[in-house]
Amino acid sequence: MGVLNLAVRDGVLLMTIDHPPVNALSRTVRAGLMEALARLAGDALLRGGVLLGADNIFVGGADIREFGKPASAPTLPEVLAVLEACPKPVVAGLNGAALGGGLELALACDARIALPSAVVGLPEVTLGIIPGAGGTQRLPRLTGLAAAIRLIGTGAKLKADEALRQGILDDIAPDDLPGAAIAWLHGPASAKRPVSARTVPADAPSAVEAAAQAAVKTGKGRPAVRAAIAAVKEAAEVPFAEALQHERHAFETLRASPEAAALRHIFFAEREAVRLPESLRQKPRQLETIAVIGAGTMGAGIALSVLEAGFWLILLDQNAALLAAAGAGLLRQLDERAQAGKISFSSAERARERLILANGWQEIDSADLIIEAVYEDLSVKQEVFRQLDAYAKPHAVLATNTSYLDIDQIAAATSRPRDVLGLHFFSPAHVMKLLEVVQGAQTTPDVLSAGMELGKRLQKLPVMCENRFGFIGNRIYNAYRTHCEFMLEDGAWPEQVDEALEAFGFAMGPFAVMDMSGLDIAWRMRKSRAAGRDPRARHVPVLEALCEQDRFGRKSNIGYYSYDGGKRAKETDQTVRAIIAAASEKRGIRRRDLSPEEIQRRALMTMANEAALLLAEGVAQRASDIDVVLVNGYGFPRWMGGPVHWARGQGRAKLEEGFDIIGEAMGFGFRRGDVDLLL
Ligand code: T1G
Repeated sequence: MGVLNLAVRDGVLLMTIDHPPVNALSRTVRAGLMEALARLAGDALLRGGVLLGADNIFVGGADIREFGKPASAPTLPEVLAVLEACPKPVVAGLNGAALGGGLELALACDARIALPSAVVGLPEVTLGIIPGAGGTQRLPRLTGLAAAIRLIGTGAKLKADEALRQGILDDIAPDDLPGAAIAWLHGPASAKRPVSARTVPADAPSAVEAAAQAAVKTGKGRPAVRAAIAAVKEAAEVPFAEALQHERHAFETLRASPEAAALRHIFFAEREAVRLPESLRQKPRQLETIAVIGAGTMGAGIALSVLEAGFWLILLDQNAALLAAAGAGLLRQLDERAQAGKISFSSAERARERLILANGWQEIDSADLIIEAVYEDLSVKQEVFRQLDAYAKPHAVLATNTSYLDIDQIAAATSRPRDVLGLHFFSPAHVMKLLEVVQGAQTTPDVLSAGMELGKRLQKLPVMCENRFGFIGNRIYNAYRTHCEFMLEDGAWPEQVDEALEAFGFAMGPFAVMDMSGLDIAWRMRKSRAAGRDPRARHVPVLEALCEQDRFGRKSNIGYYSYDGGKRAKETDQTVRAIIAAASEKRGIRRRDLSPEEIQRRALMTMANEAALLLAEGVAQRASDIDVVLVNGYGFPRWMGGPVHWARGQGRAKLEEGFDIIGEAMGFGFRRGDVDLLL
């Protein structure tokens, strides 16, 4: 069995790509295709060919692992040119995902038949590149420019029925895909009908521009999106062969870019992060019924994810009104998401049947895993865990959703600390993919595996970490935010720090984020930790001064910034500046201008240094896990790959120099990370 299995049925050559795990178009697959096409062309008894994928996927794209190496013959465009020039018609049978080069392979066929479960897409822009084997030229010849720009410019995936509606597919077969494809070869596809020979269906220019603007907005104006739009537009203006060359040149240029390397890094890092280290990997426990304790915002968000993943859900809250409201909200959201096509009506119906509202502890005894999502206070959580210990069945996994509290202190409230772990969801819990799975000192590997397994079944990105203050994400983000406060004292205003970091690519700067999450929350945290703070450590008292003036951020319409009808002022007001200037003066600092470059370097170096410390302490299992957390939970720009990937790009000398600068700014209490752990 090679990577391409051949069989003949009814005078048709069935060519099945069998290259687990996703039938990626590696060099061996491309060479196999060339051989098969030569046999098809040369055998007079064969009337045509059918391309299929083994298992439940057609082709997941070009082999991304080959991108860092020189292209090897035959290239995919060469294979597709031979396919399209083959004197016999070829039908693609899409038995699953046909993505990137996989869809381009299908587009070079004479017809495309799919199972209802198939999905199609050209997601190259999510990797910082554009389709490099004719996708920008063949797709618009089936869909028109606007639809092609929408699909290629956003990297979206289409279900089979929508792909049929847009003209990408010729038919949908309920089953027996090979039979359906063969029937097409005896019927509508009995003669060659290459897509490249077709003309682009006309689109109103306004529709094309609207699609382009929407794609640029979705793609945050990144270079690959703009290049994809320009390539697609050429389909209607430039001869096919010439436009194909332009596409290939743009693809190769982008593939060599740092942005594409960063996006490939995070693509593979996310797939590695969800795997526990070998030493901890165990068969996870049976998970069928999940209980969520607390029907507040987080609890309800977690509950929605649990329901949509197909689990039985027990939602417990002793506040009957809150519980009823949360229950009604869940039913409403399930309906809304089904109406919006985000979930099927049948799965929404099943989810409704699996929702159990409870307000007595005795009702959680059937739960395999229980997630506590109550008020972020240690004594409140410890009381909940005492109840869980009393009422949960033996071997139930007991999880706390705490962001900052010590898992071991919570576990100590039970007689079964081995069954306790942290599951740190991010708000909004049914939207954010990141889930920190926190191992307590006594958490057993099978409990940890259950946490990771739950994360995967919730379609999230579970990343394992050890139980240290702030876990991975909050630990790094706190260090970054603290250093940004140092920069206020050194001479920058909040808007200058925010603008510099938003220019780097952060979704929002740290002071805008603090206003959004509420300065009073940070204030309460700081007061709770003040006793442990060494008076010699540099501490910037600006946030406290703002809170003492009831400036809590968006919730009070004024914080670092003032807000008018929800709109944030571009500049901070004189009160804030006077507080900051007073802090500088009290510390004896002559304020100076900080350039956006200095702000970015110091902020990123702080993240890199804290990442090195996390690795040295064993809190994070892999350096790339840190990138996965910061990109998926803290707005770190995905096209920069994460703080560790960024640090690697700086090199040793710059990192050493950067760590000196942030150490000097911090003074007492600075701990220098080991650069080697990052490189
Ligand atoms: N190349 C190499 N490895 C790949 C791969 C690919 N295209 N896609 C997935 N893998 C690996 C992945 O790293 C993981 O490895 C395993 O397969 C399972 O992946 C010329 C240039 C197809 C929807 O962007 O979206 O074509 O961790 O966990 O959840 O114009 O994989 O097991 O060692 O994601 O079932 C365009 C990327 C490429 C699609 C399956 N294609 N892949 O999801 O499995 S560029 C894509 C996916 C291109 C052309 C251009 C998903 C999937 P490991 P997985 P899954």
